[in-house]
Amino acid sequence: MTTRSQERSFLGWAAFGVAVAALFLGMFAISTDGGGEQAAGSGSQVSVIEIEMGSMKFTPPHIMAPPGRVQIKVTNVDAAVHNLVILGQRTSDLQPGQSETLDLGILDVGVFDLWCDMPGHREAGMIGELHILINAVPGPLTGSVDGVDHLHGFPDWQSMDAAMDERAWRFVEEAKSPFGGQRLEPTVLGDGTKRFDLTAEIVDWEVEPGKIVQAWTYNGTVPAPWLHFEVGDRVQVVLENQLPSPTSIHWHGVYVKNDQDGVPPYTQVSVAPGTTFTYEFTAVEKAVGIYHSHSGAEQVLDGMFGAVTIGQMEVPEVLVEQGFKETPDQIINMVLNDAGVIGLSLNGKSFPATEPYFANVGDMIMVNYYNEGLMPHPMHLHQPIGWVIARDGVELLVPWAGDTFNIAPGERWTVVHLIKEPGVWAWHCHILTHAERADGMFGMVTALIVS
Ligand SMILES: [Cu+2]
Repeated sequence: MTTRSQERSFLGWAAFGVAVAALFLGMFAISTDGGGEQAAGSGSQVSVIEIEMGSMKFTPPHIMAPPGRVQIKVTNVDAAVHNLVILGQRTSDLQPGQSETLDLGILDVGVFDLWCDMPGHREAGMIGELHILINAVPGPLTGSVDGVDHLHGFPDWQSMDAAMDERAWRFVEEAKSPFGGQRLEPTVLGDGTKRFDLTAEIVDWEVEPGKIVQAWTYNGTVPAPWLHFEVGDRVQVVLENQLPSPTSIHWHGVYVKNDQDGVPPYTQVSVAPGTTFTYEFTAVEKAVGIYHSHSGAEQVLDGMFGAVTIGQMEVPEVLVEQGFKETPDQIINMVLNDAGVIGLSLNGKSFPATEPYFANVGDMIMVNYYNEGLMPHPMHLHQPIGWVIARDGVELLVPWAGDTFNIAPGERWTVVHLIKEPGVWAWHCHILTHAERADGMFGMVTALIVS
């Protein structure tokens, strides 16, 4: 549904993003230069870190300093005798109340173990680490408490933050590979029948930048092409099987006669590799449906699913009275998946490769969610509130509002949003481990960009 003007506004936003990134990098460069002068200038800059030795532990156990000359001043506040060993150096055995300073010389970025080598003390947990980090402030290691790695492997919060920002900017700045789910136009036959040609085939599909999988597809995309019919249409779908295994199409949520339901062996024989099968039915009532293989879960999870709609869900009068539009400015089909070779994804793509969506203030968007995965996904668009107007292709007698919609496997929900505020609004599954990791956003995340 992306138009030229929407593409332009995306480019405008991308340029804005580049400008902000440049500003950020510029600031970063200034602060780095400043720190570098301090550390390298006279050579007299020394980081002195104080540690106390208590009962079988160092306090703090994890310390940090910037590259350069590092000294550790250690004081024994315990009733027992302790020492400190690091980088081949060792204090004397310190009696209660005694202090000593170790000069470690000039150190570059790295992580260095420290411990007490009195018999049994190291084994009892009297250990720690010195982290030499760019921009570190001498003292306790930020983000680490009692040895728990709150930075998930990052040496410091700055590099963690930079990694998160980098992933987020990739969503804006990287060229996108083709998206699936594009509407397929039919061939109209002499008697008015709309014929759609689908080829089941395995193709290379880029799920996220650099992650290319062998996807099982209809017509080479994930999701499969969007099929749309009007009520009353006579429809033919010609399926050619170029897969190495048998297949079928089930019309999930679409009213058809039993012999078109696509469930081998009950309603048809499987469509064998190298053969063709034609589904034929009349679109008798509105639907927000999904079509997918019924010949093994793997075929579906690996990509053989697509949206199929008949007519359009009506916006209820009660919402129109509140300022909603009768006709949406944009319909967004969003197919959720979480397994197979595709994995955690929106419309066959993982963040940062996911498709951004664009709207203007005052627009009304209509979102059809489809869950083709193995788990429910509570989908959350950061503002504005949404109204559920249909479930599984049936208009609700009373719409209901929410900001998070828990779409279960197999379900289709139709939600309308009236767009009120400009900006970049994150849009993601709210099972947070489906959307964010220590290095930033991933998986089931996209954004609605409002001008
Ligand atoms: Cu999820």
